[in-house]
Amino acid sequence: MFQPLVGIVAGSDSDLPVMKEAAKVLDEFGIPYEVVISSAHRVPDKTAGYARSAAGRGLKAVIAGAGGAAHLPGVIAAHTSLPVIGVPVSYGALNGVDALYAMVQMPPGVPVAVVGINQAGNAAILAAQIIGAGHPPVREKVESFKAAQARKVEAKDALLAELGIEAYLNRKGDGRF
Ligand code: RP5
Repeated sequence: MFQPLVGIVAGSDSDLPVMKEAAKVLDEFGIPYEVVISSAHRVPDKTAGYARSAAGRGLKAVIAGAGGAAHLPGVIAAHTSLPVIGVPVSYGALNGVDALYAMVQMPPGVPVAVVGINQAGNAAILAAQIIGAGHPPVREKVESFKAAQARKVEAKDALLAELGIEAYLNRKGDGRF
């Protein structure tokens, strides 16, 4: 078992279907992680304890996803010096806009990096970039990922140039962007 470098924290098990994408991306980068459920509101002491122990246990970044009045990443950031990345999860009447605002509007001095609503994969890429800044093997994996992504776009652009827009959109095969 590898030492986890990233903590993925879900405010509820109902957030796990969104947060599993972060785990999938970290798997692709070969970055060990742990996944826990901890709510800023329902188990505040557990959440604070997790955040306080995170750096000492070797974590390098925390990804925290929650919906509604999503204070989870902010509370974690209040208790750790590690970078915290918030994932606003769509939930309830406001579909994640409430969570986005709750996460991004942190007071000066306690920043949380926030990705788009349900964009747990982007949170994992950002965590990999943070870790990669001081860890060349991870940085090289991030660079390979970005290069592969660029090649896919270039291939699509070349196909568009070859077929024209109508044939491109009507073709059978690998679909659109
Ligand atoms: C938030 O409330 C959780 O992060 C979740 O997104 C939402 C609903 O939680 P459950 O009632 O499904 O546990 O705190």
